[in-house]
Amino acid sequence: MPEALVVVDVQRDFCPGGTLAVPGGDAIVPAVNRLLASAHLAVLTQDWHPADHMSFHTAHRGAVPFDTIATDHGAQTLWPVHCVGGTPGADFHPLLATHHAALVLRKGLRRDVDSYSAFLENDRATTTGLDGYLRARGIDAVAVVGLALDVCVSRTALDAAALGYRVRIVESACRAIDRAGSLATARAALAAAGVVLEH
Ligand code: VGL
Ligand code: ZN
Repeated sequence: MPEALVVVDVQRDFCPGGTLAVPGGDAIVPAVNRLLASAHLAVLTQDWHPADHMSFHTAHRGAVPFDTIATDHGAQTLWPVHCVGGTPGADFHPLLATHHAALVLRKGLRRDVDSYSAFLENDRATTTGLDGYLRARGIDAVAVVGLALDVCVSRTALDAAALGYRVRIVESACRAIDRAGSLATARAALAAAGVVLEH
């Protein structure tokens, strides 16, 4: 039964005014804080990239944001420069109640691989260690919230389900980027994986 709360990427760059702003991204902070205050165990993730990260359009000559490129581990969307480790854009939203969290997990540090999921990098082979941490803490269920619902939140929830956790997403504590139908695609994949979508 013990459930962990995984709060994904509630950072300045994903909020209005940031470089990869998710519409309404800052509006989830009160709901996320309520969940944090009552969580059995809370983990915060932080997207945390080097300045020359391969997911940035600026790392590819002639590319523009939201282009897709092929890599040796599959297709990769190119994003505006965001969440460069150690810069203000990578900071948590200033009102996020970070003091409730036992663990802050940074992801996306390796230049040549992106990491949407809090569990597995986008090469689908490199673990972040979160599964081991949660198992060692006796966790068998996770609630996932944060930004963005159609990218890092959904990828984290899908990996958690594949790893055998019972998984729910609290949608009122999420917002999506939703480009080119990405939210509908994510919802279908989540439903197929047995992830519960709650309001
Ligand atoms: C995310 C795009 C690039 C996210 C992170 O947190 O959803 N999206 N990096
Ligand atoms: Zn990123």
